[in-house]
Amino acid sequence: MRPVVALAGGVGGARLAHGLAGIEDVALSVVVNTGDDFEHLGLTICPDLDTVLYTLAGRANQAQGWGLEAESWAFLDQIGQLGGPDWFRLGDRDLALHVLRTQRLRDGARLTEVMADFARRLGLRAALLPMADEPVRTLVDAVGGELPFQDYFVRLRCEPPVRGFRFAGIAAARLTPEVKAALAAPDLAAVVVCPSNPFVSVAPVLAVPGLRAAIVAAGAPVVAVSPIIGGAAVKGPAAKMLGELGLEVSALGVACGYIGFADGFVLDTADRDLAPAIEALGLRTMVTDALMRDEADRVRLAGECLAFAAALPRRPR
Ligand code: FO1
Repeated sequence: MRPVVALAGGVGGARLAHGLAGIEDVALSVVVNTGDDFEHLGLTICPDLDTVLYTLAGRANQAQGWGLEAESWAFLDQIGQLGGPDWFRLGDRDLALHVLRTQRLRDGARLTEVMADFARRLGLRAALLPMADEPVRTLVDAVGGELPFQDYFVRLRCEPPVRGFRFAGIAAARLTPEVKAALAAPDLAAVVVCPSNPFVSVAPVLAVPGLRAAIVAAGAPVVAVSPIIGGAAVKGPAAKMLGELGLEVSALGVACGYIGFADGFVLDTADRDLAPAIEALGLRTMVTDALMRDEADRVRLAGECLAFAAALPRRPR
């Protein structure tokens, strides 16, 4: 078995992680952003962890991009009727996960243990690892004031222009024994940075004290996949954020953020003209069809990323 570590945020990350998990001889650990987590209606909600969990379990609501398939909304309708906050759509089945997680965390369990139990019960082969057990909360420095991430993302539909981000609690976050062990696998084949938002999905993961250093120390090739294709984000506000932060709105703009960290960068054929400029940044490039339309695309892209990584020189430890 080839050990592989993937770093993932929401939908794009979950899709590539699903492709990696679908490769027979890959032992996958997915380190997932928890900066999107928040407390809502008394519950601890972990959107990115749950998106990866449901996607890897084959239970994700494909049309929506988050939540469970075959969902119903009686709970949310009733919340609305009673004058409660119904802007964050919690489905009836999904609710079970939030209730159980909240109760177990209150009883003193670590988030890693709770998610490992859910992953086992939903039949995951891959290890689903929160980036940290301590709470980290992404705050968006937006025009008009600082906003909790889900307020910005869901309630305000990413409309306020952004100036930056803060990861509250990050200094107290610790590398978990599980993430440390995954990165310390002696024959680690690759670290794959999934096509997730570089500012609010990948950056919080890399900001966990010691995590970036553990990746570098692992010595395995680091391959990042562009979430921007043809100057637009496949999903979500990554392109809008690049522009508002004064960065180039392209795969090149994303690659600039991975200088000195990633060894290889995967970009779509639509962006092939950007490859020389990305190589000039010190990153090796692979140009391929980077859009994941269906499950076959996920497994194909995952296989290509691993073949690309295998052809890259290992880093000196
Ligand atoms: N995203 C939305 O755009 N609207 C929602 O109402 C919403 C509800 C929701 C419930 C549970 C869950 O796990 C995720 C949910 N998401 C929703 C997705 C999520 O908040 C974002 O896509 C991520 O935080 C960004 O990666």
